[in-house]
Amino acid sequence: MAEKKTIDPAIIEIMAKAEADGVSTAFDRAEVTRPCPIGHSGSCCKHCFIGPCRITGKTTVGVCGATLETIAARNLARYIAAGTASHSDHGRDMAHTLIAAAKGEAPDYQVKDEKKLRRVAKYLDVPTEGRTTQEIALDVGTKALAEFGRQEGELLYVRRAPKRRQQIWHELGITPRGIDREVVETLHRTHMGTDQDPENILNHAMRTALADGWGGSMMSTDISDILFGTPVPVAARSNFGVLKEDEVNVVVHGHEPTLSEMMVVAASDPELIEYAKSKGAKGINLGGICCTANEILVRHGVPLVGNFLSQELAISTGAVDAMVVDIQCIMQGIQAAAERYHTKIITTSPKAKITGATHIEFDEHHALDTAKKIIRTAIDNFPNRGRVYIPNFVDHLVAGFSHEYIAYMQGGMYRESFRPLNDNIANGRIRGAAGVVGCNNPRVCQDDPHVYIVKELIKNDVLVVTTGCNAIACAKQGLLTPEVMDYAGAGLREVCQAIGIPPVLHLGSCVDNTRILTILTQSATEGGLGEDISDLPVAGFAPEWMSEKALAIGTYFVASGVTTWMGVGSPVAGSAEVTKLITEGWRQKVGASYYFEPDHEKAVKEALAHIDAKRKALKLDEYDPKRYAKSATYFPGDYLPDEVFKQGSYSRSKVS
Ligand code: XCC
Repeated sequence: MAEKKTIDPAIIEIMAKAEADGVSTAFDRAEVTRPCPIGHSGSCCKHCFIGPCRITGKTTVGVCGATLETIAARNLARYIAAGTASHSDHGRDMAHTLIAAAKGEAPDYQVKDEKKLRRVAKYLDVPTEGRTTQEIALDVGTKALAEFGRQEGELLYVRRAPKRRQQIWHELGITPRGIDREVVETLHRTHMGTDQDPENILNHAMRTALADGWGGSMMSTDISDILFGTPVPVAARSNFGVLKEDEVNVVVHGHEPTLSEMMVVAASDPELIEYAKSKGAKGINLGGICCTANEILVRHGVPLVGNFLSQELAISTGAVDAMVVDIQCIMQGIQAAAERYHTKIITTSPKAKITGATHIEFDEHHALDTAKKIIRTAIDNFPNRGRVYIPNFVDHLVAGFSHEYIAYMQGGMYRESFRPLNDNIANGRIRGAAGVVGCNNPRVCQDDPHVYIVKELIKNDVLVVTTGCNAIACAKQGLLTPEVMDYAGAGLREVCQAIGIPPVLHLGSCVDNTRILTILTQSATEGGLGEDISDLPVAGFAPEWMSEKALAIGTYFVASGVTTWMGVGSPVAGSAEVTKLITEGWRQKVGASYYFEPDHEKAVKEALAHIDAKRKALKLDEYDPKRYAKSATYFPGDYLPDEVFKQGSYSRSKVS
């Protein structure tokens, strides 16, 4: 029953081929490998070799006496530390690249967005007056790098948060200091025999997550914009139909934009195109999976092949000549899948090798040469193709809504602001806003919770911003097009038409969730909607989360004041006390709760009620869906049913 596993028509179609070809996918393995119920609920402690101790009901404490609460809190904190470490190590590499570029040691990279460089310089106390771009870039890179190992004081970016938020963090003692320091301290605190108070452990978990959101990830986004350009809206396409039968298909997958930026350049190199032709191909076609895809989509319009659960099935088309991977979210299963076909898996990071794959190490000092070598390897592999079958589904999309662009859309170059959005939230045209982000998880039907939540929100006049694999799910279902405006509530539609933005805004990759923090800060400090992020009528969602990074993101959302609903299930379900600490407890501390709600319909209802309660607290007019329904162009907030999507009369289209 492929339909129960995914709503992506391309995946449904290719599953039969994958099965016939003997490919095992995550969908199949999820059926035979059920999660261990004890570990799944956070009730297994494996932090020392007396255990693992499984707290099952009969056993109420571990051998050392650790309680279920302490164990569940430790497990959650460790997940968050790993997520923070992953994003932040990515950010660190970006800082290294900026330094190398500024020193002229990485000649293929230059500062592309000088204005952003100067803005970031201010955040980092780097002087700009009378200095060259190189000098500023070198100092920005060096200062950014120092934030990871900072031993004294607190992260400089904390000052970018609303004043009231900074105060809350100070009062709680959770203002992040060095990024690496918070991660190390989590590992220390959760080592056998250290922090044994769940509340204290969870406070530090928030601090660690804040070091991600207002540290490593935020710097990563900033430096990517400086080096590769701040995104502006770009039209593109998505899903397996973007693969080409008669061209060399190179799929980039992972997270860091450094190599993939060069892949974009190399894929249009005339010499390499000629070389591809000499092997019988018509050209070179680049596409992406996961967040590498989002990075080069928002800056270059490179098409999206799919999201997390698409990776093995893309290979099953038999059309992928090389899948080029770097770090994070790369299933080891792609290698086994690739061995059934001609596909070459090319690993590029010294941090992430896969047994059996080809390793071509990326070196930022010779970035373009590495990219060309990879493309050449893919071209050489083109003649080895066997049977190719590409499900013919393509959706159209618009992406690239950086917070700079959203501000610009609301007032032009000289008057950019968040006033129009704030005013329209205040007057009730827009009920509120939501960030819907995060992974796929084969424990739920792929893309279904993602798409359901986004559709419900815009129908209910909630503006949606999206990143990561949710953004790709939306792309594959035609939800990132301006036409979707017709299916938004009347008030939201009117505002979107006036400002000229679609109701679902694709902001970028997972590290770019920090763009959401910046938007929220601008909205909170613009006036009219309180003074802190927690005052705003907003909500966060990660409906199909699976990675530790998603938990770090969710936690920094909450610690920044955004009540957040994670789908699938709860990693602390075993402990009612920990569940209470991160819901009611965190609401008292940071003004927002962290919910794990597997029922996505319920999650949306709760979030809408939460948004309405925030409106009420701000003394705004009560939201009335009919209030702006009088205009001649009013269209009821119903979106097209799936059958109509399937007929291709919406954005989704069969390629002829
Ligand atoms: Fe990975 Fe960023 Fe999750 Fe997708 S959304 S599965 S983390 S690619 Ni961040």
